[in-house]
Amino acid sequence: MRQLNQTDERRLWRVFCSVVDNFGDIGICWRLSRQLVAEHGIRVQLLVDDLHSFQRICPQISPALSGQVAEGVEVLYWPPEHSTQLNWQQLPPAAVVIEALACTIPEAYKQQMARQLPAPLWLNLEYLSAELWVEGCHALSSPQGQHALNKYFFFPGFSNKTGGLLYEQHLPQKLDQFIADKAAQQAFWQKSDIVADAFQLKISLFAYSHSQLNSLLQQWQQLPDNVLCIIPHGELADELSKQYPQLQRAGQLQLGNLCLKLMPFLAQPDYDLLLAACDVNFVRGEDSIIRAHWAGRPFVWQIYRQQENAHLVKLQAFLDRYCQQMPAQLADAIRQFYLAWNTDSELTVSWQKIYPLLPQIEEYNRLWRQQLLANGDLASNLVHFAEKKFIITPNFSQQ
Ligand code: TRH
Repeated sequence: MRQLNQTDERRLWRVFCSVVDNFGDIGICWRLSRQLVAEHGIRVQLLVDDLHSFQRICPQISPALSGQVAEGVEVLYWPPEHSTQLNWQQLPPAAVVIEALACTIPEAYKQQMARQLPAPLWLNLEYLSAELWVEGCHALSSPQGQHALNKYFFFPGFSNKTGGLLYEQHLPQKLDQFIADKAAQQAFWQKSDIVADAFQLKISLFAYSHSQLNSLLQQWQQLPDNVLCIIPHGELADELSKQYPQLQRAGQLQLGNLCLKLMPFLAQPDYDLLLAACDVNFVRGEDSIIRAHWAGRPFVWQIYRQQENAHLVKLQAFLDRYCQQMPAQLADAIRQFYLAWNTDSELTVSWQKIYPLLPQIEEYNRLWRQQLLANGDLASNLVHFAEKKFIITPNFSQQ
């Protein structure tokens, strides 16, 4: 444990984010960074290697700028060649360095960290998993021999033996108020030219592709209610646009009782509202699944696919936790639909089972959300972890 001086450097946290594909990596790093600034008064530098993806979830980002400030976060472009183009020595020393989501910080920067006195707290912010082993590995350190530095593993997760999940301080109340406020919801839908009252069932469909998707769409067409299905721009929207050129032309298509509507990517806070405004949310990857939890509506998770079906083990671990306190019939229906949705299996039967249970799922999700909130939010848990490592004065987070 080290004592830091009352200097500026202890207030700087540097977050490294490499975008593998899609939006989860930058989505998580961006949320974390702005929360550290807004709620903990920390100075944050976010280094990211793909500003175009970043701009999709944060329209104020300009991909042309190598340095910019967004919502108080200093955003630096970290070129894909990584180690070469940034002059690491010109960067001020950071108190905490976060290597997010399996990215690797450049060798030149590691050498600089090793020379820094006191050395920074080096954290590896890991991917999300509900697997049990995560609890045993959370907060462990790993000596980085050649650099005489320790790296700590910080795992997000679903229990109080992990780092918890990302949520902003007032998010649950804000979303609950929005759900209770019909006028606010109407105003939200109007921004996308949607008359929400015309639909009894509103579904957001943020998903990777699925070979049986058409059978699900057919089910929705045949429901007695008017159904709205929002599809964010991206691969799935492109696939459906090829299938239905009219959808591409008009951005909207009526199929029986189902209205398909393409929607440009929303800024993250608006996506949170979309999840709260819909009756069912299909989400994918690591970040949208967690946001769907906070919305408290029924959700279905399509996990990011990995080689040799490694993702199915993670999915099972999530279902074991999520379904643990459910009545057996509900748990069976959820497990069946999740399995079908994550394996390209036939969807009709499992949808028919899950559909009438949506009100019960919503009720259960509210309780499940309470349990997860009790573990504390990931940003605050990170700050507390850093405080312990630094023996920092209580007003650390305020300065
Ligand atoms: O985009 P993803 O598929 O990201 C994935 C996963 O994170 C996966 O675990 C990771 O390994 C892989 O990328 C490389 O799904 P995810 O995680 O839900 O991220 C989507 C982000 O986009 C999330 O922060 C929410 C945000 N988003 C918006 O801000 N606006 C929108 O309109 C939509 C649809 C999403």
